[in-house]
Amino acid sequence: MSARKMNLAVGQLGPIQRADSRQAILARLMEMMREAKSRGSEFVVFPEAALTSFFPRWYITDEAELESYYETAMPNPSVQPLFDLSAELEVGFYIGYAELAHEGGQKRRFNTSILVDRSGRVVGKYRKIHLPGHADHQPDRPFQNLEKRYFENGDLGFPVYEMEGHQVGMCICNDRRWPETWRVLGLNGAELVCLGYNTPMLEPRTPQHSHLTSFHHLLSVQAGAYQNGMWVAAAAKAGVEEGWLLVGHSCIVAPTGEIVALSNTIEDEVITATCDFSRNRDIREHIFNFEQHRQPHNYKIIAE
Ligand code: ING
Repeated sequence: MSARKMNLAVGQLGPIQRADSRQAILARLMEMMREAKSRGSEFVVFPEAALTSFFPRWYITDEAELESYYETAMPNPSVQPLFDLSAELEVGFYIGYAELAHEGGQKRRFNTSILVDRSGRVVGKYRKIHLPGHADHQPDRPFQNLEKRYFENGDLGFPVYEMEGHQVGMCICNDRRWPETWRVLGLNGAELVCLGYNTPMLEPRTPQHSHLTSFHHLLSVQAGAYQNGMWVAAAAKAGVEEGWLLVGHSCIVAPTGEIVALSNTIEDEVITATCDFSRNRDIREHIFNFEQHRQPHNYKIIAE
C-alpha cells in the first residue's frame, strides 16, 4: 500500500499587539503561507486567536469593544485575501479565531477553529471545549484570563473531518492538557490533530510552575500523539504580547510521540515535516490497539 503522506507546515505567529491592524496581521499569515508553499507544504496550521491579540487577558466592559474582537462570518472581507491565497497556492489551513454566531435567535460566542482545504473551502469547524481561567474580574491578577466570560464551552464535540484523503481533528490550547481530548479524537478516527495555542509563561495562580510552561505544553501534545497513534501539529502565538511572554515551541509530533519539528524563535516562524500516515498503524495496530486492549467498562467514572 503506498504510504499516504502530507507535507505539513506550522505557521507560528509572534505577538499580535492590540493596535496591530487586521491588514498587517493578514500580511504576516499570508507571508507564512507563501513560505510554507515554497517548502512544498500543502497545509499550514496557524495559532489560536490568530486574527487578534488574546483579548481575554483584559476585563472589557464596553460591549462594542469586546465584540470588535469577534468574526461574525468566516470567511469575511477582512480575511478573504488569506482564503484567496489558499486557493491560489493550493495550501489548506487551520486557523483559530473568536466566533460570534447568531443561532436559535441567540448571540453565541465561541473560541473557534476551522479547517480550510486546498481549494480555500471551509470543511470543518471546532469550538473550544475546555475553557481555562475564570468568569469574574479578578483585579489581583497581573492579567486576566476571561475565556469563561467571553466564550461558551464548545457545543460541537470533537469532530473529525475527511480532508485531502486524511482524517483530521482539531482542538484548541487548554484542550491539549486534558487526556480526554486526545482519546475522543483518537476514538473518532483522527490521524492528524491540528491545534493552536496562546499560552503565557506566567499562570498567575501558579507562578512556581512558570519555568515548566514549555515542558507541560510538549508533555501534553507528545503524550496525546503517542497514546492515540496520531500526528499532531501545534501552532503557538508566541512572544511578548501586550507585555506578557507567550510560550513558543510550536511543533509537529509523530504518532510515536517524537518531536519531528520544533520552532526555535518566539516570532513568526514556519516549521515543516512530512506526515506519513502509514506510521499511525505501527501504534494503533499494536501497543495502542483500542479494540484489543481498551477496557471501557472500567473507565465509566471518566464520563460521569
Ligand atoms: N491558555 C493557557 C493554556 O491552557 C494556561 C491557559 C496557561 C493554563 C498556563 C496553564 C498554564 O495553555 C489558553 N488560552 O488556554
